[in-house]
Amino acid sequence: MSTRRALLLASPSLATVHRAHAQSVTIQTQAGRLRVSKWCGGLSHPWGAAFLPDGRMLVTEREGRLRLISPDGRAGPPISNLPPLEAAGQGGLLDVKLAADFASSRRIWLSTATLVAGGALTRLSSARLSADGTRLEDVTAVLDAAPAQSRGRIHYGGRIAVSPDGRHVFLTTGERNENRARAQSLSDLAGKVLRLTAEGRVPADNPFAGRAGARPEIWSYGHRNPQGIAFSPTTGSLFVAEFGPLGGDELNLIRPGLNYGWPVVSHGRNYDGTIISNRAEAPGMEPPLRAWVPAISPSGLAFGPMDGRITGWRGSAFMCCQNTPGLLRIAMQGDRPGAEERLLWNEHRVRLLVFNQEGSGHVLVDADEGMILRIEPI
Ligand SMILES: [Ca+2]
Repeated sequence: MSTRRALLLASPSLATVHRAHAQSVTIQTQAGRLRVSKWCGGLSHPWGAAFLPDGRMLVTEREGRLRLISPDGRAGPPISNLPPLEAAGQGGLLDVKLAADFASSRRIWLSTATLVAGGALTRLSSARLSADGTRLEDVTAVLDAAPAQSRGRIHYGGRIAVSPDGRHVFLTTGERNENRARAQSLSDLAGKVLRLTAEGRVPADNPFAGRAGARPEIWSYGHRNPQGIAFSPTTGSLFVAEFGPLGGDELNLIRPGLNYGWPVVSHGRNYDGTIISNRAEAPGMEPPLRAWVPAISPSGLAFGPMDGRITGWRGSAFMCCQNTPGLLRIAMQGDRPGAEERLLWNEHRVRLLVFNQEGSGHVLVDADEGMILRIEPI
C-alpha cells in the first residue's frame, strides 16, 4: 500500500469528532499529525471570534448573542447591551475584533445587519467590554454601509480587520444582491472594502477622499459578497475572500482604489446557470489571484501566524468553506497563492478559523448545533 493511501485511510472524519464529542482524533496532514478536538459546543451559527489577551475568546452567534468562552472551552452567558441588529436571512450579529488598544481601552469592533429607515444594511459599531465581561458599554454606530435600499436580507459582507500597525480598521460590505451595480458606484458603500482610522474617522489618505460624488470611506470596490479579510503575516498585504455566484469564488489581493470587477466581470454564473458576464477579465479591473469553479463558498479567511504552533501552517492562507465544507489551506509564495491542501473536507460548514496566543487553530463550525474545534500539533 502506498504511503499516501495509508495516510488517507488513517484520517478519521470530522463526523467522528462530532459523534465522539469531547474526544479528540488525529488527522494526518502535510503539516504533520494534528489533533482535532471539540473545544466548545452549544453555539448557534457562530460567525465571528476574537481572542482576548487573557486567553478567553469572544464569539458571536449570528442570531444575536455575544459570549465569552473560557480557555478550557466553557461558554459564558450572553453579554448584554448589543448594538441594534436584525437577525434574518444571512444577517444578524456578524464579526467581532479587538481594537488595537483593547488592553487599555477594552474597546471592540462589531459588525451587524441593522434595520434603518429604507431597509437593512451592514453597520460597524464600537463598544467597550465591561470590566466584568457581562455587558457592552458606550455602544456607538461608527459606519453604515448606506444607502439602505434592500428588501432582501443577504450579501451583507461584514468582516472586520484591524491593520497590523493598529492604525486602521477595515470593513467588508456585500452588494445586497438586488442591484448588483451598487458594487461599481463610488457614491454607495455596498460591495466595498471600507477603511477608517482606529478612532473611526475617515483617513485623509483614502483613495477617494476629496473626490466629488465619491464616498471617502472606500478602499476598494467592485466586490460581490466579501466575507473574509486578513493581512498576510509575511508581506503585510491585505487579502479578501469573496463569494462568487454559481462558481467564481475569489481570493483577491487588495490595493487601494482598485476595482475588483463585480458585476462587470466574473468567473461565475447566475444560480440558474445563465450568464452574468461573458468576460472573466477586463481592462481596469483587478482579476482575482485565484477563482474557484465550482464554488467553495469562502465565508472566512485567515493566515497561519508566524509563531503558530503548527509550523507547517505558518504564513499559509486558509479559506473557510461552506460548500463544499472544510478548510482550504493555500501555501503562499509572497503574495502569490500556491498549492492547496484540503482539511476537514466534506464534514462541516466552516465559518471561520482563528488562532489563540499560542497559535492553536480554532474552527467555527456553522450549524444550528454549532461548535468550535481546536486544532493542535501532536
Ligand atoms: Ca472580482
